[in-house]
Amino acid sequence: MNDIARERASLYRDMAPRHLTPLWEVLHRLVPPRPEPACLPHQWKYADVRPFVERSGEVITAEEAVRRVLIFENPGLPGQSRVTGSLYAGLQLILPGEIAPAHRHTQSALRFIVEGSGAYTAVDGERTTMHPGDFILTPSWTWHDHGNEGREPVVWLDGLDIPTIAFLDAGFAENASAAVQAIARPEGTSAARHGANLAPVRDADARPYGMASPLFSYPYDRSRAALAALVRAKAPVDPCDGHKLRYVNPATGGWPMPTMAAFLQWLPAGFRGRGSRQTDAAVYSVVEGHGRAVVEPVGAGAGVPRTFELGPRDHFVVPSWAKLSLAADEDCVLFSFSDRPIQQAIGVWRESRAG
Ligand code: GTQ
Repeated sequence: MNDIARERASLYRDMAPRHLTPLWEVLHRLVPPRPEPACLPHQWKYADVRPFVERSGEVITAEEAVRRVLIFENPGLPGQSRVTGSLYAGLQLILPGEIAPAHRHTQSALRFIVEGSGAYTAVDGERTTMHPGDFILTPSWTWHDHGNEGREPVVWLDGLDIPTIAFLDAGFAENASAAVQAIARPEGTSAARHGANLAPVRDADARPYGMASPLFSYPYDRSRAALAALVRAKAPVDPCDGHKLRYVNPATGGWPMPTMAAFLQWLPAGFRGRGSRQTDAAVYSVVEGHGRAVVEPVGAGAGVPRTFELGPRDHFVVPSWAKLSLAADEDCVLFSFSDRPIQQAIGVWRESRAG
C-alpha cells in the first residue's frame, strides 16, 4: 500500500465509529449508468408448482394460515418474500368450505384467478365470485375476506406491494372482529355503478376506495372479449406486445391502484415479437395458449439469457430493463402486473423498443 492508500484506509477506520463512510468508494454502485437489479428472471411451471399447492392444503387450513399462500420468491432475492425488488407474488389456495378471515392492511393487493370457480372475495362489504382470468382488487386499507362456497379448489395469483410499503415503513394491519364480514350490498353493485361506462352523479359513491378504482372486479369474459374483438377487427399488432391493453380505474382513466399496474395481452398465433425493455419489472401469468418468452437480463443476471416455454397457468418474472421477446405458437393470452404507477408518478419510468 502506498502512502495515500494508507491515509485513506486510516480515515475510513477512524471515522467508522462516527457512522461516516466515503461516498467515492460506492458512488458507481449508488448511481449506476443503468439499472442493476438483483432480481433474476425466473419461471414457475404450473405442473411443478401445483403438487406443492395441493400439499399445502393437506398440512394447514386457510383459517389457521390466515392466507394459505406459496410465495414466488425471486432466486436473486432469497429469504425476502419478494418476486421483484418492489413486489410480492404468490399462489393462494382456498378449498371448498374454507374461509380466509377478514383483515385489512395498508398494502394493496390484486388477485388474478388461475384455477377453479366458486370462491369469493369480499371487499368492504361486497362480494365478487371468482372465475379463471378474473382480475380483482383489494385496495389499501379495505376489509377483505375470502371464502369458497363452491365444489372445487380455487387457486389465484396474489400480487401485493409489500416490499414497497416495507421500504417506506408504512405498513399497518388489523384483524376484523368477525372472520367473515357482513354483506352490505349485493354482488354486482360495484360493477353496476362503475363497470358500464356510467358513474355515480354525486360524490358519495364515486370513490369508495380512495385512490383505487371504484370497480374492484374485472371479469375475464369481458376483458378477453375486448382483445378478441381487436384480433377479429385486424387491429394493428404492436411489434413488441401483440394486442396489449391496460386495466383502468374508470373514474380517472389511470391505473387501478396507486402502486400497481396490470395488463392483459393477446399474442396472435405465429407472433414473433421484437424485444423491448421497461424499467418496471413484471410478473406474468399465462392464461391461454402456448408460446415462448426470451428474457435477457442486466444486473445480477447479465449474460445469462433465459428462454421460458409458456403454457396455461405458468408464471414468470421479468426484471427491470431485461430485454423481453415474446413469441406465440398459437393464440396466447398473458396477464401481467408491475409497479409502473409508482415509477410514472415520480417521472422515472422508461422503455426501449429498439429491439
Ligand atoms: O389475501 O390479504 O398473498 O394479506 C399476502 C398477504 C395475501 C390477502 C397474500 C395478504 C393476502
